[in-house]
Amino acid sequence: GVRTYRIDEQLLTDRLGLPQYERRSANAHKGTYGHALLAAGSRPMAGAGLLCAAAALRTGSGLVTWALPDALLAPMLGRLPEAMLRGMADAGRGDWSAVAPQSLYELAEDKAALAFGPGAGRWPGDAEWLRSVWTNTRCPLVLDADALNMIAAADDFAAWPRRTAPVVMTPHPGEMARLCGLDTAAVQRDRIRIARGYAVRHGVTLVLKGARTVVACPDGDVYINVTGNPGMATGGTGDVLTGIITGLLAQGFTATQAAALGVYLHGAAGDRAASGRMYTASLLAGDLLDVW
Ligand code: NPW
Ligand code: AMP
Ligand code: MG
Repeated sequence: GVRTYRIDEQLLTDRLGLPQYERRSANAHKGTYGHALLAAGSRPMAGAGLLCAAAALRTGSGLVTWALPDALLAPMLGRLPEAMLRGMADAGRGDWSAVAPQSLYELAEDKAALAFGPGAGRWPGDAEWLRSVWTNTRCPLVLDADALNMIAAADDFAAWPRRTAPVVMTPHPGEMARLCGLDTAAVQRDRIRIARGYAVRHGVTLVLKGARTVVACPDGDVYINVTGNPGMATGGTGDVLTGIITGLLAQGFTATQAAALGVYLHGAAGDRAASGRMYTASLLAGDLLDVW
């Protein structure tokens, strides 16, 4: 039956894959832990892509490729030496508006997981562009930030083909409100029901962020996270979460595990980082990566 679970130690151990995450086989090599592809960032928001790619690395993906508009390649070179950078032909714009969707889905062909959205920006025709990526990729897909705004603007999202590989969507309450045509307050009044309804209706794993993040699965099961703190109400923490969930998917965790274990670890990193600071208010998104 449909259930609501609190993400606690027992659940993390029994179902959410924490023991597998904690234990690395002695014979492991980087190919064991998957290749994550993060398509993120544009000229004014390169940092969102940087945080997202760094988080996938910190989570333990064997390899990480960060795809970004060509104009950002030179300024970002050397900022994250562990990631492979892939500049996408962008007609010099520094954003995704001139990037061909084929160039992204061809790049995704040999990857274990793909994320799109953090700092991606918006442009005319972006919903059709995203539909093309959604339809032509075979790996697990994480959609966040501007990718969610594109879906909210699509007039036919319910008619997009069902994917075989899972989709994880990670809206904050403002993005969830856009997806549902509600206002933020209405989303916040009824978080569990709204998240579950959307997940079941669209066959996706829906992560509704904010204090006590709700993870709703396509089968209607719901997981509630209790880690995290208001210091995390600062720019870039959501971009870090996208990298974490994508990094877990790349390592072979299921969508439910990647989302529920991911929000738990993200909040736990936020708690650990906050406890090492003068004030909760001092927390930066990058601190989550430093304590991991
Ligand atoms: P309100 O006002 O309450 O109705 P936006 P964004 C709501 C990138 N970034 N509880 C709230 O709405 C992102 O990746 C880049 C309740 C709020 O005003 C995106 O691509 C960074 N409400 C892009 O910027 C660092 C909540 O949502 C509104 C809520 C825009 O994303 C920053 C804001 O949402 C950022 O990550 C909560 N817990 N949380 C970089 N360094 O490059 C949110 N809301 O308008 O979607 O803007 O989230 O900043
Ligand atoms: P975003 O708005 O996309 O940057 O995402 C913000 C991230 O910080 C999400 O993972 C939220 O769950 C987390 N967060 C923000 N505010 C709080 C809070 N008051 N308590 C716990 N987590 C929070
Ligand atoms: Mg965000």
